[in-house]
Amino acid sequence: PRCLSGEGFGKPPLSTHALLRLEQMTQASTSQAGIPLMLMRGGTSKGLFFLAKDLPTNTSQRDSLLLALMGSPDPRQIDGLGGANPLTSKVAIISKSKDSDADVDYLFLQVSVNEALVSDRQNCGNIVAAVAPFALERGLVECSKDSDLARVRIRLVNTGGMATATVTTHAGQVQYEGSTTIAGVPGTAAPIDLDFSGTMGSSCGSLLPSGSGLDQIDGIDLTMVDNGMPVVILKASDFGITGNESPAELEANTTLGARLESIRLQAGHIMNLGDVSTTTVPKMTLVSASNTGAHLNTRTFIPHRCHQAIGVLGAVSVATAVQIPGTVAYQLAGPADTINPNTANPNTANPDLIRIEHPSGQFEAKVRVTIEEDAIRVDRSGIVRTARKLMDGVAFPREP
Ligand code: NQM
Repeated sequence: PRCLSGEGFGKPPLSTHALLRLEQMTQASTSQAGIPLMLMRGGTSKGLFFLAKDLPTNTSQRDSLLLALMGSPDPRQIDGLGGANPLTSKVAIISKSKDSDADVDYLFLQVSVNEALVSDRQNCGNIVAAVAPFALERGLVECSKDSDLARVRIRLVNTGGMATATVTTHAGQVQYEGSTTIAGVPGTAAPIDLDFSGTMGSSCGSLLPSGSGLDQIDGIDLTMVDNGMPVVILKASDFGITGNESPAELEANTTLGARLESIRLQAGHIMNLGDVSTTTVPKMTLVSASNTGAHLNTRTFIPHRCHQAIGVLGAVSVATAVQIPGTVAYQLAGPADTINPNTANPNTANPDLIRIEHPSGQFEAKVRVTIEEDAIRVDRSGIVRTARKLMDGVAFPREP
């Protein structure tokens, strides 16, 4: 792909026809030779992991190839590797970082299931859980034989910000087995600690992009927040639902879907995201009182399908709002150190711990917010996930 323009090779630029032919040849050869990749579970998501050098540098060629590899657009993704759900139609592209404060660069791409769309407009805090294991497996970061922990500093290319991952290793190999459970994934696996920094306002420019913790759109109270993921938080009760409905029930509620989409499109402009009609952000999180001793119960549209759990950075953003007086999340949950006095909290030993209930269990985020006279600062955003290598090999995209 680097020679497509013919520049730098002392040759005249190629004609459009020649360019097209060359593109077709490149695609034909990739479908015959195959593309090296790893299929990995990161948290409650699953995706294809590539070394950047194994993909075309030209964005439209890269995206065509990823659509072909996933089998999109097709509701079943039957001719590709995608799992017919946004949570299993994800891509991570990893390279050694040129920044001295990072080990690797991680570009996340959401491949649409039903449309020929590939979006780089969001992060994915689930897929990021598998980035450090992948980097260690591929030798981008040395896996020392002398330590049972490896620390990998990951630059979040999509939005800026960093994630520092701590991974269990043994004898110079990543250890995937362990005793940590996360809601939404059967069984146990080794924990991967992730600490985010620089995620506050990373997509919207500020933590509360409207300048307030509480706004109204279409007559509904809501909070717009971004601590790594742009999220609109709304009360389920304002839509005549309990917030305990299953994702399938909520997806079937077309009136709810239309009301949320109207709000989302307006919120996009207020959140400095512009026209969000074809983007996957902001996410829409409906909140209600927890049934299981968590701070809040959630149902999250991402943005049109309803999540079976909750996205990681989405949950971190909601947990951040729980800590900010006046937000819809705070109103429902109360201050983190005094709420639910008879259940899981107050947690004076760990006041940063915020528990978010979702359709398949609870998500724990450790978020510390400092509120000063005229500024709000996020001092900590930490989570624990697990990840697993599922397959390492070569994939064959369908012919263009
Ligand atoms: O919020 C789903 C997921 C995600 C994204 C989504 C994510 C995050 O569960 O950081 O993890 O919200 O699209 O993987």
